[in-house]
Amino acid sequence: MKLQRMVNQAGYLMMALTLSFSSVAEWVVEEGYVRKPIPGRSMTAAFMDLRNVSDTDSTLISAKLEGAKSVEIHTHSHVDGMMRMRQLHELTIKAGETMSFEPGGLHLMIFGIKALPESPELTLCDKNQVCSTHILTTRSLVKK
Ligand SMILES: [Cu+2]
Repeated sequence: MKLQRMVNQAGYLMMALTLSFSSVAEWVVEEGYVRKPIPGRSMTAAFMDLRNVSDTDSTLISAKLEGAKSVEIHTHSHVDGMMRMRQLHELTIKAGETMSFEPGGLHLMIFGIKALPESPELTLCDKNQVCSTHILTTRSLVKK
């Protein structure tokens, strides 16, 4: 009897652990797109609305984009009347909140693009190394 209960408890514990470590949807990306690089350039930026759909705050620490060498989280700030880009090493999004990555503000800086797919996969990882994949679109610099 006692053993059975212990086995059950171990089972519940395992289940709880599995649940807490499984990658439950944490972030939702809306309107996510990569700006097509200027011909001959390998650098560009990506924009999106990043929503934290979990019930805890989450911290983005790294990102990867299909077809690119590296991705950095950047923001713009005014320095002596000039707009400067600044790298962020982490970005916390409160539970239920949305961060807008948009031109002139927060953005993902994309480096080392060789061939950019039409719908590249963006991988976002949080500080616990839980990663999720999101499909972006691509847009030309020239607006239609
Ligand atoms: Cu930048």
